[in-house]
This record gives sequence, C-alpha cells and structure tokens, in this order.
Amino acid sequence: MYFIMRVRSVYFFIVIAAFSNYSNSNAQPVTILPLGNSITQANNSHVSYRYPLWKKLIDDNLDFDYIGSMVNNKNGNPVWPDYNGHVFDQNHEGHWGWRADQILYGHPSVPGEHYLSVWLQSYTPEIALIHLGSNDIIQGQTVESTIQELKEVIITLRNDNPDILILLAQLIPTTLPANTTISDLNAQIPGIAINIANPAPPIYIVDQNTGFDAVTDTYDGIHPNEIGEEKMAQKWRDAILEALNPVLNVKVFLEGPFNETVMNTSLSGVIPLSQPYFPPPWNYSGAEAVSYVPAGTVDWVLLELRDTTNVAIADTTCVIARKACFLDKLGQIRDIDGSPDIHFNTLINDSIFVVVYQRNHLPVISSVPLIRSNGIYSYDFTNGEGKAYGGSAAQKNISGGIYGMVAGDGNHDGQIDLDDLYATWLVQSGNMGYLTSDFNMDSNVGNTDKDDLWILNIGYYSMVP
Ligand SMILES: [Ca+2]
Ligand SMILES: [Ca+2]
Ligand SMILES: [Ca+2]
Ligand SMILES: [Ca+2]
Repeated sequence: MYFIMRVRSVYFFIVIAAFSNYSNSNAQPVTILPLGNSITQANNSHVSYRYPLWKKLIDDNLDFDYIGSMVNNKNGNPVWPDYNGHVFDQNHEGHWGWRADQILYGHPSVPGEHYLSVWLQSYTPEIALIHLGSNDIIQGQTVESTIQELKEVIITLRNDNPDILILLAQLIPTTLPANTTISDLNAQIPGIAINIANPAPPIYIVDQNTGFDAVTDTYDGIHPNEIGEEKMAQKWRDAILEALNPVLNVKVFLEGPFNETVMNTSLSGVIPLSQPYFPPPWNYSGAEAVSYVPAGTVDWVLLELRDTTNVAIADTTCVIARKACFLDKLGQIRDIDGSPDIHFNTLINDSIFVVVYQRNHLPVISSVPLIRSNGIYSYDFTNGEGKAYGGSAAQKNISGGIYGMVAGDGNHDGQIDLDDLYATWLVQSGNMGYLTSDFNMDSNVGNTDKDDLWILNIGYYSMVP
C-alpha cells in the first residue's frame, strides 16, 4: 500500500456584507418595469416614486435598468437631480388616467401609445412593479372586473418572460368616496397571487396601502406628494430585494452514513444544537441554533454560495453568502426551521454555484450554475457523478447510480491522507459521540471507520476551487 501525499489546501474566508458587491460590468442589469397610471407617471411638479426608489437601489448597489416606452411625466418633466454620479433613468410605463383594461388593450384617445403586449415587443422586464386599478374603481368599474384584468396583466407579462418577478401593489388610498371600493379591491389582491402563482415564481404582494395617509401623503387626495413618493419607494425597494434574494433547494448524500437508499440517523442525540462550523477551516460565525434537532436529521451541513461566471474560477473570493442547515436522511438540505427552501439575504451578480460542506466528508461544488425555476434555485448532487465539479474525483457512486460526498476527511483539511489517521482517528478511536473520525456516523469511532471508508478513500481531495 502506498499513500499519496498532497499539498495542504489553503482556505481563505472573507467577510461579506450583504449587497456590497453587486456591481460588475460583465452582468446584465436587472430590468425593472414601473407599470401603472398617474401614480407611477407623476406630473411636471412631482418626481414620482420612481426617483426615490432609483436612489435607494443605487444605494443598494443593485445593477438595474428601468424600462418602459415612456420617458416623460405629465405636462413635462420635473428636475431629477443626479445621484452619486448617475443620471436619472426616466423609462417607465405609467399612463396618466389609464385603467387596467386600457393598459391591456389601449386608450381610445391615444392609440399611438399602444398597450402592454405591444410594449413588451421592445423590452423584457425581469421585475414588474404594478400599481394599477385605481382609475377602474374611481370610474365606477367593479372590483371583480379589475381583479380579472390584473390577472390578465400578469399573464401577459409572463407570456413575455415566464420567470418575471411580479410585484403587485395593494393600492394607496384616496380621499375620494371610491376609497371604500379600493379597500375592497385591496382585500382581493392577495387572492390573485394564490390563484395564479403556480407553477410560476411567486407573486409578491406589496402593501402600498398600510401606512399611507391619503390626506397627508398626497397633494390632491389621489397622487403622492414627496412624503407619499418616499413611502411608496421604500415599500417597492424592500419588495425588490426580497424578490431578488435567492432561495435554494439542494440535495446531497454522504458516503459514510449512506445505507442502500437512505442515510443512517445514528448521530441523533449527539448532534449539537448550535451549528458546528465555527472552527477552521470554515470559520463560520453564524448563529444558527435550535432547541431540538429535528427527527430524521443526519448532521449539520454548511451551504455556501459563490457568485461568478464559471465554476473553474469559483474560488473563495466569490463567496457571497453562507448558511448552516440540516441534512435529512433522504439527502434534502433543510433550513433549521425544517423548510427545504433555504433563503439567502444577498443579491446575485453573475451566476451562483453552491458548495456543500460537511465535517468529515470532502466538500462539493455544483459543476454548473444553478438555474432559477419557479422562483427556486434547485440542485441535486445525487443523481449524476458530473453534478459535482470534478466528477468521479469529487463524488463516489455509492449505490447504482446514486452519488455521494467522499468520507474520511477527519481533520477537514480538504484531503484524505495519513493526517486523518494520525491527527484524528488514532486520537478518537474507541470513543463515542459527535466525532470527526466517525466516518460512517454511527456515533462511535472504530475500525470500521478506518477500514471501510478512510483507507478506500486515501488520495481523494477536494475539487472545490
Ligand atoms: Ca432605462
Ligand atoms: Ca377595468
Ligand atoms: Ca484530511
Ligand atoms: Ca463510526
């Protein structure tokens, strides 16, 4: 027998501030469509919510582009001061006085302004901010017809881009008598999200009504003044960031505890209540903790997002977010609240690759960027050798066509070699508990860990850049 000795991996970790790195000339800006009526357009003495929103998104370092066939306010443009070296982006699709049906089919007195499906031929929104329906109600149309038209607006937008993020407003109030009916409409707007949300991405309901005072936050009982514009901009900004934050659904298997079809949960009872990835090489300081470990849990894992264009260059300088999660016996990674949907509070610049770390298995990174479908970035490492970057060097066939992370890295330095024998296995052998040399994860360290896993895997090392 011979042992392959390898140079130690060096791990770098960097502190990431949310939103701090969202600017890269390689990436396409996120296209945002402000869609609505006079409340979106504003007139020559008002800047529209679009202006304070634009400033907020610049502050967030979001790389974005307002789109829309319109570049003017009603009766001419106000002064939009430059901000941080940027000139205000005037594009919008706010049409003074228009109802939802006119957004869909056009306005008879201005046929040249066209309508939504025509506008969509010249641009593709990735995010739509929809504040629409006030004129329908003010002009005496019904809640029911307006709800139906809002649905058609969403369907039309999705026909253009199935992955569009729909941010649908509950409308700001008015001092007009129609306000009662606007409240009725607002009450039914969340139902739109439920009715037509699947299988498309979720529709984000943005409550522009709560906290908006029709007397103090408008200049005429209908249209926002500067205070009202600021309030609307803040609501839109928060919703945009929420909608852009990635949600992951990831599946992996661990070779050690894998047993024909599922993983053993023999560590149940010794798995710590707080995430165990504080020490090097992870140096992860997250506060994830639970009052009890959910049934069916195999172990803690650490999920990491790397944002770049190509896996080969997805090194630690590309890390944008990390989160400690639980791995269940079927390979599903779960948030500590039990959900398979892992929410990250970060923005993506190029593409995301996901890394999965576990204490005594070699980490894996997705071989391709994750793709968002129905609002979620899903990735399954288990159903193909090539799902992990490095292929057969990164994952093992652990049971006819099922692939798992490689066991035996007791000192978690990214390689399986003699150090794992001398530095950890020999020290821990004969002991029980939550121990890194317990490669088969049956809660004790013994010869089976060494002879059935470690020896077989000598020479494997991490394929994560
Ligand atoms: Ca633009
Ligand atoms: Ca209508
Ligand atoms: Ca090692
Ligand atoms: Ca063991």
